[in-house]
Amino acid sequence: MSVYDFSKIEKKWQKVWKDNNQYKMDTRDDSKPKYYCLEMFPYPSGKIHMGHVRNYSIGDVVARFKKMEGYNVLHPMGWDSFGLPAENAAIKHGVHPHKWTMANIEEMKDQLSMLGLSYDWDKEVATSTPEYYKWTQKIFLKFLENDLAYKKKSFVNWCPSCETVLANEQVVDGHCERCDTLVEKKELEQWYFKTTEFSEELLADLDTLDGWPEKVRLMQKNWIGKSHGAHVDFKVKDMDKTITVYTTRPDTIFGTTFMVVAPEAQLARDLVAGTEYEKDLDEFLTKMHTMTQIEREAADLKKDGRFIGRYVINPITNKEMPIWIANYVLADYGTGAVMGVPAHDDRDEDFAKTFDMEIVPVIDEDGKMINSGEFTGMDKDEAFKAIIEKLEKDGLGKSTTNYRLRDWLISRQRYWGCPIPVVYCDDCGIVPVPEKDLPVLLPTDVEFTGKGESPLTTSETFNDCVCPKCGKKAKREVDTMDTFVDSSWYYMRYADNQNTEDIFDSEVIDKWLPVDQYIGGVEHAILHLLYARWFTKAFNKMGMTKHVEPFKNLLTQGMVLMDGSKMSKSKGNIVSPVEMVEKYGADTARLFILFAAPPERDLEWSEQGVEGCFKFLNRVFRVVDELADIAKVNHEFGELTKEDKAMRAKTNSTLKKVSEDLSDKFGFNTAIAALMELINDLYKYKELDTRNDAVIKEAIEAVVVILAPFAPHLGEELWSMIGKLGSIFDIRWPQYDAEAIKSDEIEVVVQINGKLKSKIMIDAKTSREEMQEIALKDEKIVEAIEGKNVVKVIAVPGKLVNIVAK
Ligand code: ANZ
Ligand code: ZN
Repeated sequence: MSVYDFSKIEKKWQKVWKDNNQYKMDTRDDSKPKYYCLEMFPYPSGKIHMGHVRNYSIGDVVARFKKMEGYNVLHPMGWDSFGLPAENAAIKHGVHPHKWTMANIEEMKDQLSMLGLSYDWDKEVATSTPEYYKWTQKIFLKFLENDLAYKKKSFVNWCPSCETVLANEQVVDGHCERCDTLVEKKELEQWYFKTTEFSEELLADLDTLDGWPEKVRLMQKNWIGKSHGAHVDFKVKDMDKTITVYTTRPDTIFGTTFMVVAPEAQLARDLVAGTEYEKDLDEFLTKMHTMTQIEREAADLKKDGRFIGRYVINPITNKEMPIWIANYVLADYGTGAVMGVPAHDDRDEDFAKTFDMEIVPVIDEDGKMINSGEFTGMDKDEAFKAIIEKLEKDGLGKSTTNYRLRDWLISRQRYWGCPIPVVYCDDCGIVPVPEKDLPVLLPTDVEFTGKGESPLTTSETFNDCVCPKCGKKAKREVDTMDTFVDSSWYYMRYADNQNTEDIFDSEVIDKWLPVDQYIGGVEHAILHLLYARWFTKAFNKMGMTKHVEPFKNLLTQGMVLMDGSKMSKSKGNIVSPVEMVEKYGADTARLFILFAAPPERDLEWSEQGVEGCFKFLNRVFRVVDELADIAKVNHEFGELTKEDKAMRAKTNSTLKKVSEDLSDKFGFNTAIAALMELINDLYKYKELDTRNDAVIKEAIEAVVVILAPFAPHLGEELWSMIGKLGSIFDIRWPQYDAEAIKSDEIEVVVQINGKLKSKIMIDAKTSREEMQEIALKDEKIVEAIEGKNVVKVIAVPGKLVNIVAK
């Protein structure tokens, strides 16, 4: 008798898969229906963690099962390989980001192969390679051409001590992550993608994504933040100027007692120009620059502001009101100006109390209008409409819709990102690099000092170039793109990654989109998914695809916990996947992760649980090994005993359950539990003197097939042990025998006080308690005992249920 030598088995099958190109597929093959199974690609940090193992094990089961169901399955993997860590490694250890990244990719690829994942590596992409970023650059140019990319001034985080721009994630509590200096704001010209172009589509199409978790749709909805309200024009006193405010509460206009303007808004500058208040604005701005956006938007922000010497006239009440600049007003939301209604807005109330301003309530507790002229006495919702109507009639305002979503700032003052393909010419201005000159390659002669605005400025070969338009000397753009740009379209490139002519062939992409199943962490619920959706909509508008949504179904997997908290380096509660695989094998690691919790839930790591799964695989191995000779040959069922029938019923009902669990829900844990039960029954059945070889063969084959997607190496090994040729993943997922299950159902009569009232069909093995429960839920019985008191229920298994009721 042989033992379960997982290490030998896993190495053996990994080699077979590789030698046979087992997972190679052709995206242009139309002979089978398509299925696109996608897992979020990792940042190549060098080591995989349990979160990856979980993410990819889930995807692998889906991919393998769908393939066995007869689909042409696209199941690719790649690398989100631009980003800050590579640059930090370069600063720290002097190793070039490219070298560091490529070495990490190799290492992680080995680790993924160790897990036995069914990727077609011919589809691999790495976003930091010129073969990929050439197309990211072409996409940028297309956006530019179609007015979906533009440049404008905005503020970045600046560390005065490191003399460098910081990414938001490098600012911790307003201080530089590296040197703890207070971060300042610095104004630079930056590139934006016009995400707001599709605000309404991004919101409305959420309704079509019924394969997404409700919570993710809600998070996106809130992020887009649509609101209804009005633009209202206020005339500035003694100045030829009107200020337009955006308000969601036009019904409160009679309660407006001041106006507040964002200090950064051009408007503020215009209002103080040439007055003694100019220096107040400057002073206040300097103060603001030490605050982050998040702090500015916080509900508990300590309100601060300055009077700037001007007044506006309320268009409805004609009252004069002072204009202030205030820290809680944001320049890039609405119009950057707010009508202050301290009686009905908490922030305005805080502000009014701090600076001792008038507070005038205009709506009472019952929602009726007060102190509101001709609108007094109206219901506030009615007044909302009536006031907008009046403003519109008098040409003083307009009903509007507003979105919280802003345009996407994509410029990064970083080296390890995709170069933005434009040049600056004194005569021609911004000139796009012609497509034939793409990719604009990242230079290698860059110094990583951690100082300065953009590392690319230190290159001697990169900066100077020739203007493609006029041929005079020009300068290259030295900023690179946000890495979220790279990951917004990688799933499209996978399907056509060998294309050297274009971004992709639209016909291929139209066929493969949308992704049928996307799997990844909930931390990407907002940004990544929103950007990918926006890209798809932009591509659609530019005629590159017929689709408007990239991901049909989304699964956000839970975290892997240890002792109740997320596994993390800093907490020291990490289990290394590599060590796990060395100790128990990849199949055990995968099985445990899929068995321990439903995929959407958090999973608590348990060495005991792993041990249990390992034992289970041993148990499966032993029983198949023992019965392999029976399973190798064909047998007739012949006359079946009660036990034979029960075993057949178990085999087929398990197959049915597992098929259902894997088809549309992610019932991996329940499927594995069912397999465990089947194994238990098989252990008992095989000991019977009367055991039937055909029944054994049927059970063994079912066990091996069911196990295979979860524990693919062992699946293959057992398949060959029972004499099958070829890969188990090339067979069709078997149909269960409905007859074999049916024979188990019997008719049971239900009586009330000894009189026959109903007949029910139940499983012959249904327990006494379950029978009672089922009987009491039967429609006819429910009706018959309505208003009566059930005194006693007696069940005779396999025969009847009698209910005593008064
Ligand atoms: C008067 C008012 C009275 C307001 C009231 C609210 C309550 P949402 O719903 O998030 O869209 N606002 C407008 N522009 C702003 C800016 N740039 N910075 C800070 N606040 C701004 O928010 C819209 C409301 O937020 C607007 O309606 C405005 O205050 C404020 F009882 O106008 B409201
Ligand atoms: Zn020029």
